[in-house]
Amino acid sequence: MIRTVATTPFSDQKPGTSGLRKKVPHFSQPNYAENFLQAIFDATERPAGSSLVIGGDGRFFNAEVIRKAIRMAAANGVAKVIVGQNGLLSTPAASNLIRQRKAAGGIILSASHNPGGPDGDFGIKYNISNGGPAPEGVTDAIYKRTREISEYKIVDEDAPDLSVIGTSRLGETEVEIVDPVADYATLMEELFDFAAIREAIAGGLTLRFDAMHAVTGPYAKEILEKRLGAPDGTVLNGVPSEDFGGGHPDPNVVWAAPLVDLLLGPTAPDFGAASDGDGDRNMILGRGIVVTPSDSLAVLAANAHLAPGYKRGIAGIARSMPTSGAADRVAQKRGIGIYETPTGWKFFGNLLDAGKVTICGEESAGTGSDHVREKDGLWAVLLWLNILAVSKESVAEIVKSHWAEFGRNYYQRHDYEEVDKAAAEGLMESLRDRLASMAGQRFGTLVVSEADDFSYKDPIDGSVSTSQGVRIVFSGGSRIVFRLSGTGTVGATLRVYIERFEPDPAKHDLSIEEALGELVRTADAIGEITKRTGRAEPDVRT
Ligand code: VG1
Ligand code: CO
Repeated sequence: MIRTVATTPFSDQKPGTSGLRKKVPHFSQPNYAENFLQAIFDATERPAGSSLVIGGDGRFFNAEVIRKAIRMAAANGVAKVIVGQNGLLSTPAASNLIRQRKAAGGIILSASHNPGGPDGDFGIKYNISNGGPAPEGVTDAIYKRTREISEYKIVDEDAPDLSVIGTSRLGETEVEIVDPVADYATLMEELFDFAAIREAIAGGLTLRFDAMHAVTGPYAKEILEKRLGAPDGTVLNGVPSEDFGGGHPDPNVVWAAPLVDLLLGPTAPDFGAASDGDGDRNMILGRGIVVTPSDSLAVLAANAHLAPGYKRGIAGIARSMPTSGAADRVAQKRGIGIYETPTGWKFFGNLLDAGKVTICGEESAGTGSDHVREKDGLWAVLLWLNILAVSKESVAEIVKSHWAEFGRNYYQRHDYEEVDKAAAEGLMESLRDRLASMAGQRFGTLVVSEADDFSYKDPIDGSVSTSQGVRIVFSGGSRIVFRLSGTGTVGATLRVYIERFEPDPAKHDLSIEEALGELVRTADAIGEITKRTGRAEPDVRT
């Protein structure tokens, strides 16, 4: 029985960089999740007879909202829903399922790297039929719908038992519960040389993968331990938990500190990696080295041809604007296209669909390719392992020879979290006000050569996205970027991205303080960070 329930709009359901994210108590207000889901059903196109993929990262509240989403899909005339067993699907696996099954789209329940639990974060995002995050035109339409919504539809019957793989019916709708790992693992076997990796592991290559109590545990166990023969215990924190073991499932030096300590310590394995809450980010480490995400993107792009799925080479590379220019140097040397997009994977979709680029990446530990339309943590791990297996070099050797060939882009991101919103917005506004007069200004030894507020015109559909971050470039090419996060749930998060290019191999072993110290101090001077936010230090440096 379909029930129509009266509701009133919430004013704060505008999707951010990657869907709608709020604290669980906020999301669990009566009708809050229902309104947003109904707005998705109302504002998106679903041809008759089409299916919808539904899954999430398993965080607190996931189980409840999954069941509601299935009942609402049935009430909204969706012919078929494809759901990950126990409601679990990593973001890249959901993207793959949408593509494999030719679904009209997917609903992914995740707040990614944000902490979970009763007081943690929750999120919902919509992906379109190419498997990628909805572009701004679609998220704008969903937001518009949330402002005028007056009712939602749900069936009275309960959703089926999500632990049982198989097909059942809910009203007119077919509900198929699928193994969340199988199709994804098969895709990885098609892209990478599993035999070579298996042989390298059997021959003594040692590794650890930290799933951070999040969704990648079952994927990593199946792929790394079962299919590639890595010993039991290779996957750390491999059982997904609703609150991620009380931590932040964010693969960086702060939240993955135990893994970092292991790789930098005396008993380090050859290779280490971690992924985030929903499995789309990756952190890459080697014995004695943490690979900066921007460098990882460049190394993967330069060496992708060593993996069977990319043996014919790559068409081009796209990176988000704040990501370092390391990938640009690879593209220039190889004579392939390079594209600079705003932050967020949704901006890569058109370029991938049009075949302009094969590999994409972001400084926030996101790398991926045209195999799906999301960034993909385990994909990056497997491409690294494939490169290690074929080249027979260590992670540190690969990174150092990469710098020797292409130059080194020293890079760091500073995050100031839960800053007063008005103060953060004032800081950005003040920067924007001063942009026109900035060129030519001197800060210590640094002279500003150009300054702007990044805007992007999509080369495929012509859509324009403005105000995507303030860029200040100095003569010599060093750069400081300021932007506000679009994924936080409390106050504002200010992100400051600092970069300096160094072509001279004799200067590739500087400490970050030596390489970037002056730029960091300049960022504070230009941005008035301490003065406006009251923060003398960032919360996280990555
Ligand atoms: C952050 C990252 C961005 C990433 C986004 C979603 O956005 O900077 O690169 O695409 O998170 O990733 P923001 O607006 O907070 O800077 V995930 O793994 O949270 O889905
Ligand atoms: Co994520």
